[in-house]
Amino acid sequence: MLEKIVIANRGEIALRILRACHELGIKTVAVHSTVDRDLKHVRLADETVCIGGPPSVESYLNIPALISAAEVTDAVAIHPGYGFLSENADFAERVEESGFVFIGPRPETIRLMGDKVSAIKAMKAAGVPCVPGSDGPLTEDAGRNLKLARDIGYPVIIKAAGGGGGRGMRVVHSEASLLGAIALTRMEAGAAFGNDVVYMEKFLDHPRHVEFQVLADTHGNAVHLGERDCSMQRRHQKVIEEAPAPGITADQRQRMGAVCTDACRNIGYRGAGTFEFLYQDGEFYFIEMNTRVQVEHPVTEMITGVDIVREQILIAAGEPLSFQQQDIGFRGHAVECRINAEDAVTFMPSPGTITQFHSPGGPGIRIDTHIYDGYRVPPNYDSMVCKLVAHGNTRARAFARMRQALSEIVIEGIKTNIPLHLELINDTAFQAGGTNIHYLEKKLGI
Ligand code: MV4
Repeated sequence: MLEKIVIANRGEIALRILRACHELGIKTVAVHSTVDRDLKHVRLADETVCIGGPPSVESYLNIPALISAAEVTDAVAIHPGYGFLSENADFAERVEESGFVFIGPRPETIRLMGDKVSAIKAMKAAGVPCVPGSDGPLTEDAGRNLKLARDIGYPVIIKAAGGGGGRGMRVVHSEASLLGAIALTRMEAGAAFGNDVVYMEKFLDHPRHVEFQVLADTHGNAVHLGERDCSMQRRHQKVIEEAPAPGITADQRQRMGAVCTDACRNIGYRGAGTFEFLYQDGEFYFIEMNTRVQVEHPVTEMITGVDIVREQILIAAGEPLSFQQQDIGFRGHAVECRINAEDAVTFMPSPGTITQFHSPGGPGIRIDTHIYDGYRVPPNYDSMVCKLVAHGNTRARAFARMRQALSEIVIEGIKTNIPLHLELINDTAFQAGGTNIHYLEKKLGI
């Protein structure tokens, strides 16, 4: 087993990783910036290393400092969590070249999925259904691009191969604006990602965001843990996620889950991963693959009983998965509210000291958070302070438990988006299930 792991992250996910390590009897090294000395996981870690100043580039994105931290503590592996360096192929490569285990996919896989054109190409070849589109990069041939868009049918969307997560895309509604939109997206992509490759897809105008969780070991075994619906979002920031996705049948789950696990075996995937689909009018269309543990992984854990972070560690240690697909069951429904330190109306970040924190509880409630009374939320990082998760035998019961938990939780001293969550959990269209990716922004009047 891996004896000591460096947790190359902060906040709730660092604490989540620490708990999984200690449960497995693995020692932990917490690395932190100068403003993060008081993080809960730093207090609980076996060893700590200050890796740099408050800006992420000086600390959590500082590759030499992270490698040094692993070296001086005699650690054997590095868990990147989510965000920061978690999907940086160069980091994964440097970790492995330095003789440490990277807890995640092989660097080549991260690179393959980081380029959306190569990701789609690999997935299409592996039998995953994709959005009708250019099947590769757009060329400079105007006539060819016009014909392509006409064949696909307007509206189309131009996306940057180096983008993803909502960065570097432009919708085109008619032929008159196509060539200008391609040129502009290409230019912006070159400046933003250092890669001006762009591609074209049919634009789906009312999709839901449905993603499948997979686990694949280094012995050729792959299982799926079902899907999550992450459609409740604003400006590409997920606000509420749930599992399973409303209206997806056991049959669809089995079929799409098998598509994903077949693809994992086909490309030699390793670790935890997520296949992102747009789901519209009963059809799934692959758009991207995430090669990290995701923020919303707890809803999947709640309905399957599988500890995804533990499995990531065991896979990295070279263990074969201890269960097969037929051992995975789906029980009830889970919903997660991302609680952010921000104004509930303006969405402006609201860092500061938490003067009082009271945790909700009761059956089916899980709270993943690093905050405590007196904790100061620094202004330098993501504003998420807490993930509140509710499980129940039915979706309605999970919602009822979430409603109660949201009314019990107390976070004083900073502003939070708890009022928004209360409004959403009481929203009749959301309660009915199946609202699409535009629902929240429309409701908020954006
Ligand atoms: C799309 C799309 C509609 N049609 N692709 C945005 C994030 C990136 N992961 C892909 N995105 C989209 N791609 C086609 N062909 C709409 C979006 C999209 C979106 C997707 C998932 C979750 C939220 C979203 C919000 C706006 C647009």
